Amino acid sequence: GLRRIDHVGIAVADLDAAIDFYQRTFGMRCVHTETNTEQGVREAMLAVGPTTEGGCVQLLAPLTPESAIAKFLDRNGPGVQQVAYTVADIDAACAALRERGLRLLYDTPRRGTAGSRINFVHPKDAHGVLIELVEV
Ligand code: V0V
Repeated sequence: GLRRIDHVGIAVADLDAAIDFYQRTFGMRCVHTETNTEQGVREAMLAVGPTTEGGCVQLLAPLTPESAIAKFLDRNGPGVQQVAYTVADIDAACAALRERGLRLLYDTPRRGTAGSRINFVHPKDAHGVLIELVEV
C-alpha cells in the first residue's frame, strides 16, 4: 500500500530560477540535486517542511528536446507534471495495480532520484494524473 506523498513533480524550463523562487518565496530547502540521463532530467528536491517527512516539491527541467519533460513543457507550459507516492515494496504495488487493470509504464522499475526504484501509472488510467510510485 501507499505510505505518503513523496513529492509533487513540477516541470520547469529554468531549474535554477525555479529553485530560487521556492527558496525565497516559501523558505523551502533544496535537499538534493541530480542529473538523470535515462529520464532526461535535471532535478531538484525541495523539502516542504523542516524535514522531507513533510513531502517535497521536485523541480524537473529537460535535458534534451525529446525528453518527457521537454514534451510536457511544449504541450502545457510549466506546471504540475506528476504526483509521487512512497511504497514499501514497488514490485508488490505494481503487481497489485496491474491486477486492477492499470497500465504501468515500465515492465520493471527503473532508477529514480538518489537510487530509488520508480515506476509510473499511465495518466489516462488515473484521471489525467501521471502517478509515480517510489520505493526508497
Ligand atoms: C502526457 N499526458 C499527460 C502527461 N503527459 N497527462 C497528465 N500528466 C502528464 N504528465 C497526456 C497527453 O496529454 C495525452 O493526452 C496522453 O497523456 C498520452 O500522451 P502521449 O503523447 O501518448 O504520451 P507522451 O509522449 O506525452 O508521454 C506521456 C508519458 C511520458 C506519461 C508516457 O511522459 C512518460 O513516459 N513519463 C514517465 C517518465 C517521466 O515523466 N520522466 C520525467 C520525470 P491526450 O492528448 O491523448 O488527451 S523523472 C522522475 O520523476 C524521477 C527521476 C524521480 O521522480 O525519481
